[in-house]
Amino acid sequence: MIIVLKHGYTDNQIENFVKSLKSNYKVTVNKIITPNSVVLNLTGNTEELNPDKISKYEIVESITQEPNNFKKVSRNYKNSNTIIDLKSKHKVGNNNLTLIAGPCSVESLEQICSIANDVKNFGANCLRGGAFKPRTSPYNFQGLKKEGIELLIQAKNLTGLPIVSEITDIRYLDLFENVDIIQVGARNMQNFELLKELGKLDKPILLKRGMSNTIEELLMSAEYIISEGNSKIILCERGIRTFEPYTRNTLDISSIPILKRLSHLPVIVDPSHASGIPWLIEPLSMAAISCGADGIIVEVHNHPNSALSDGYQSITPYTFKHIANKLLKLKTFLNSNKP
Ligand SMILES: [Mn+2]
Repeated sequence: MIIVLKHGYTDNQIENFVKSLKSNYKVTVNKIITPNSVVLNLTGNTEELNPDKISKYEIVESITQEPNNFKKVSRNYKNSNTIIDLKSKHKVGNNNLTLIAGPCSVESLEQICSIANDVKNFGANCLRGGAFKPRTSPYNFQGLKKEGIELLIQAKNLTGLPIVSEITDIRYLDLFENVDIIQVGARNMQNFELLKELGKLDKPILLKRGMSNTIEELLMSAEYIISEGNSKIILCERGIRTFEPYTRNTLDISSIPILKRLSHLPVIVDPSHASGIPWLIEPLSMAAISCGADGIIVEVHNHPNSALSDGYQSITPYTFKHIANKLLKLKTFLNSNKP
């Protein structure tokens, strides 16, 4: 809420008004003195502020209330970056580079363990693997489901890498007990009942932007999770649908600094689904980290040509090694040049 004060009031009178706002409501008041007026920017628990009541104060000239579409995910509500502890040695956010790598789908114990070992050795700090696959066609491989989760947990036990996997329906929640990060895929970004249930957990949620959803809609979906109590949310830009057919989607690179400006939540980028083209993974990843992303999630397969899903866009573990090294150098450079 923004309150513009009338002219002619003394510093003391203004201070008394600020004090009464702070004591009556749990808000932070930021005073801005402009050449023409004194403006108060109220942040924090602004829900209980009643504009009618406040406008009755003599000192108040006008009140502007920002739309309340998203609140707790907003940087107005919490200025410091949210850092998410994966209970491994890795934390997502701030100056850390998060590299999540693994196959589109978990296919076999041999496949997931081989990829997990490789990506771990090459710098990944989290393993991805789909067990429930929401495929566009019902005739495509739908994932190994429960068995896929079990194989992913075996790879986690082998390598120590935290694991991320997608949930498609709240009925499967019990199976995700040992999954470290639950992913909400692009197609479920506005499955509000699912989001509300995930909001009741004490577990990180990776929330992907829907292919036809705006930045504000992504933040409102995150608000569904945080409003239920779970603030461990990682936002993911994965490309949006445009008229450009060359790439699978169009990576909306500007969403990264915008999300970082509007929200305190960490942001990662999925260059695999954004582009659908293996040779674009490296430049798009570099661009993402340069724009302030906290990490990437990338599809890596040991035999891309025989993968059961998304093999055409997967990179090999050795290409991942090359990209991970470049990104680490880039992140170190960016961290050392922060103002
Ligand atoms: Mn995929």
